[in-house]
Amino acid sequence: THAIEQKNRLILGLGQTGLSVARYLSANNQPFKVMDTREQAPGADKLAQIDSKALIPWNGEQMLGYDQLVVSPGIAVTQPDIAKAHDYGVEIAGDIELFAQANRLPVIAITGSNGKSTVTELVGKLLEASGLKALVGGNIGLPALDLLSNASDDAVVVLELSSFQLETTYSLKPAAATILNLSEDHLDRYADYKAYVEAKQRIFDNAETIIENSEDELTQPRSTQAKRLSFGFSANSDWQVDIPGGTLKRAERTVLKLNELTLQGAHNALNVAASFALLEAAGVIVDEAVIDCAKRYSGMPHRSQLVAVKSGVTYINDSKATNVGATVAAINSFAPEFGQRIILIAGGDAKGADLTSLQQSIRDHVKTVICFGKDGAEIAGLAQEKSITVNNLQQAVEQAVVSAKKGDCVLLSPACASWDMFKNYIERGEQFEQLVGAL
Ligand code: UMA
Ligand code: ADP
Repeated sequence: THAIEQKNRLILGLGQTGLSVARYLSANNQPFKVMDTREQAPGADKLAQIDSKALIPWNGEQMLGYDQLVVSPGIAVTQPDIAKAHDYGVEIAGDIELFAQANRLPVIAITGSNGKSTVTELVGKLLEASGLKALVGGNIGLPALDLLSNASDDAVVVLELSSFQLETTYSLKPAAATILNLSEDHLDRYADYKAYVEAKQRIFDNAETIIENSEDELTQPRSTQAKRLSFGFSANSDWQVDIPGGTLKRAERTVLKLNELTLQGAHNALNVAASFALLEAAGVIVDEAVIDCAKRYSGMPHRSQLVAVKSGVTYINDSKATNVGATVAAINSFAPEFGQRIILIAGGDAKGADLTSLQQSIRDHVKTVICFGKDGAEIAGLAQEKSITVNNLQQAVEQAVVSAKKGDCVLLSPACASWDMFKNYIERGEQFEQLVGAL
């Protein structure tokens, strides 16, 4: 790795990210302090083992005394204390920026509104299948700086990057970078959709090759010197998902048949196409071993996963669908099998999104919508005649059992964040699985 610049740093936020930054700075003998707005910062105990005096109370005035604020993704850089420090001349950086400055390995960088984790994990597995070593991290859950300790010459880094992480990143030079798709998300943190899209577009700054979605103009860079590869449904895509033909193709050549994939749904076929494109861009040959690995890949928990079939009713856990785009993709992917027989369980915190883009899929493919949580009533309002509003997930499952007939599909795909009622989407998905398991 490159040597770290000497600076007096203040870490803002003591979650996973803040803790990883503290570990990294401490390992490199750099001075630092940490502030967090929370009464009980999750990383406090572990930080105390590194430096018992590092955590200090949140104080905007004191922020002015540092060279650099290392801001966690969960804190907005528009937060008044941070904005003031920035105006005053204090540098703002995120953990990905520190990673980029230290890293020497090739990086494959992945963002988008949906499919990030799936593609990130899959690209890691495909790299390993091709004989390379993959270091997988970022927004997927393992902070990027924690990857540095495992760096070896033959490794490729695969980073899932959120819009928040990209906002505080300046010097990342990915060998390959993609925005998989764009739809409304995180509007509670952005002035408008345009600002969210702009944060995502930062992934293309300094990228060597850009992988774009042929059908989604916002995923394409406005101007760039970089090489470009595309994926999509249309025949002009470099990596094409040919739905009528049932194949995935590279320049007219069939790479695999879609029914050979373990992953389900057209959106997942696109994820596979994007993953192959990322490998190609990074100079990795998509050979038989890689293609076989893609066929076998079965996806991550809480993403359109089959929970059980009980009394002829199929139960699907898609708790990770935390925005409208993900839920539309899930409904559309199960529609061919279940037609008008989907019972959708949705609701939670919509994060300020416009939910009307859910309306068409609900009208076309959903039999009953069972709504709960903070913005549940708004979802019910999209199709009042087939909606039922309940108080919590347990009641939602109970209601689903009452509504469901043999051959139906009960789909938990909330289109919302879980934070109003759960710790995270994992807790929500696990509770759903338990409730279904107990039926
Ligand atoms: N918080 C405070 N005060 C603080 C700091 C944080 O209230 O001083 C709150 C934030 O508002 C947020 C929560 O604490 O709700 C966590 O924030 P954090 O920045 O400490 O989060 P980390 O534990 O460091 O986890 C972050 C990512 N979280 C966020 O961006 C909110 C994780 O992505 C990521 O896996 C991890 O870094 C490692 O890189 C999670 C996520 O939800 C999965 N990401 C969003 C998404 O995917 O939609 C962007
Ligand atoms: P992210 O990391 O971007 O949240 P995940 O791979 O975890 O993405 O998937 C999140 C949700 O989005 C899941 O509910 C999944 O079914 C759905 N999804 C996955 N890939 C896509 C895609 N390409 N387009 C739309 N929705 C998708």
